[in-house]
Amino acid sequence: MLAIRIRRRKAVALATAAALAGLAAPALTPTATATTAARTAATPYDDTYYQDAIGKTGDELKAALHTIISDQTKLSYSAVWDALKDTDQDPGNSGNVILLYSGISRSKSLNGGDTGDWNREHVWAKSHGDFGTSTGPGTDIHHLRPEDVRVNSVRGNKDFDNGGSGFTDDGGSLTDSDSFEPRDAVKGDVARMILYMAVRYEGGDGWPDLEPNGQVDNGSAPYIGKLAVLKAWHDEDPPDAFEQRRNQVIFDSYQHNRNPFIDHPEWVEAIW
Ligand SMILES: [Ca+2]
Ligand SMILES: [Ca+2]
Repeated sequence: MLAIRIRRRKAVALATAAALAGLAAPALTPTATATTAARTAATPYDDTYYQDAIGKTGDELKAALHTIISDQTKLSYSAVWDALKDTDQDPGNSGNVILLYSGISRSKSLNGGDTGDWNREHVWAKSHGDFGTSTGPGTDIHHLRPEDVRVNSVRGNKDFDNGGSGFTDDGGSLTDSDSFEPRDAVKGDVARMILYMAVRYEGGDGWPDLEPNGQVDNGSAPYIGKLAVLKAWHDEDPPDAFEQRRNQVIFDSYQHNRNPFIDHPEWVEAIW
């Protein structure tokens, strides 16, 4: 009993010290009775971010979201390394990042181009529209993820579809000659990243108009397939805490824009 009381007293003292020092309190669970101030502190964003999109559907919704999410800070390709160490940090080990397709937790310091390193995977393969790695779609961390160098090259620039065989360090992902299927836990993440890119890049600023379509073998055209499969993956694998935190970190600390399909999953069906 005494030990418990002492621990409790210590916890209260720490919380008080944190409050006095002006440190952020742990996230609160929002409740219906929460005050506005508490809700602001506890919820990831205020939906006024989307006020010009709420209530719209189809092309009108897509256009409104394009305008909203195009107001952003842009990173250089070299700045992407440190950003990914933050956005994709392993919740169980702050020294590591989680690799997207393989699911491996690997040291942040192993970023690079050698076997055993992780590098910057473009989920919207950069050859699909040939946008490269100059500041723009090629440095937009909403679709950039850490991946093992070798696994990254297995995915290459393949479109997304169901089916194929496993490979070394696949984590459950599959591939065949013309497509790639991510492991189940990130299928929806992949779909939402692709659909974010489709809304963010509509042909302005000298960048191609990126769009999902119904096929594989898209080559260098600014398309990624298959839309019907991506929509199914979005339904099967809804946003989880890792993905939501990632969206929030990008919003707070890097690009200051959001992936609408993580915040409002129903908008996928409303547009496509
Ligand atoms: Ca997921
Ligand atoms: Ca587009």
